[in-house]
Amino acid sequence: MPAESFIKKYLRQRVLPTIWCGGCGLGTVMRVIVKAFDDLKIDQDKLVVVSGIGCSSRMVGYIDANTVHTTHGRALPVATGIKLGRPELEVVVIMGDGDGAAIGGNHLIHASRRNIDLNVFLLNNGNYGMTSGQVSPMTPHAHYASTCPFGNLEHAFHLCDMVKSAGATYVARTTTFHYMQGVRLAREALKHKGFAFLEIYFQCPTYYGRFNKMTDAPTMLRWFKENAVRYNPEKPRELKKGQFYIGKLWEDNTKDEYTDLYCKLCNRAAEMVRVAK
Ligand SMILES: Cc1ncc(C[n+]2csc(CCOP(=O)(O)OP(=O)(O)O)c2C)c(N)n1
Ligand code: SF4
Ligand SMILES: [Mg+2]
Repeated sequence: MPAESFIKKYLRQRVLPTIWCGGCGLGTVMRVIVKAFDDLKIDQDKLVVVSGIGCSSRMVGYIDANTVHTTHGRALPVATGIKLGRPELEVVVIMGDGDGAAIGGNHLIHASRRNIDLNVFLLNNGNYGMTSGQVSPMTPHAHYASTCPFGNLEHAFHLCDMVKSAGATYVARTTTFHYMQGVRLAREALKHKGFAFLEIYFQCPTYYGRFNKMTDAPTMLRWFKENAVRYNPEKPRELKKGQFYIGKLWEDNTKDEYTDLYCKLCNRAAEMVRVAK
């Protein structure tokens, strides 16, 4: 299908253009996600996309599927309820780094632990873009934000390591510079049965970039290109300061998925009630 048609198919044309700033990476991310939907021929009537609040989360307004724009940090509890009620649906969660790692951080840990079959795209711009560039748990140490003009004293989470240790069974990372890889990883995440987590670094030139001497999108994309290291589990490399791994970081197909366990439990309970009558 030519690019035009998959974009027309999966986006609500009537609400375009987006609210995003010129040079923002969210347009690229949205294209990655809908390209993966199209490659897998995902039926829009069986697709649910849930988000919290933020520039990233605004994406559910543009994707033409069953979409739920919840409150800040609460996409995962809503998505969990939808998946448990209608396990046959494809449930995708889009969240920002503030949404997923700060206010919604606890939900992220516990959804990972359950290994529920949700596909989480965590869009990481290293700050709170929507509310004008405050520090987030993903702002790197000593980098700048509107709320830390002297440099961030805290250290950022290693979010991929965190969800892996909490129990997620598919974990990957990419950036807006690595478009083709992003589509491949998004497809893998969507196909994975269990809690799939794809972190996508994207550029926010308006705030994070401006505070950190990278005022335009090409400079930020070059920064991703120069610091990304492709992960090869057979040859792990020592990372230098500022470098990060991209690619599939973890997959485990041996752990029971939560919705399956829940359905089996419901069937057992219904059978016990039937026998008791
Ligand atoms: C309960 C609650 N607290 C705070 C806010 C204000 N708020 C809206 S978006 C946002 C942060 C968004 O940051 P992030 O999730 O990283 O998304 P981005 O805009 O960077 O894509 C905050 C703090 C809110 N809407 N609701
Ligand atoms: S504030 Fe940043 S994340 Fe939000 S739309 Fe603008 S560039 Fe994108
Ligand atoms: Mg953010």
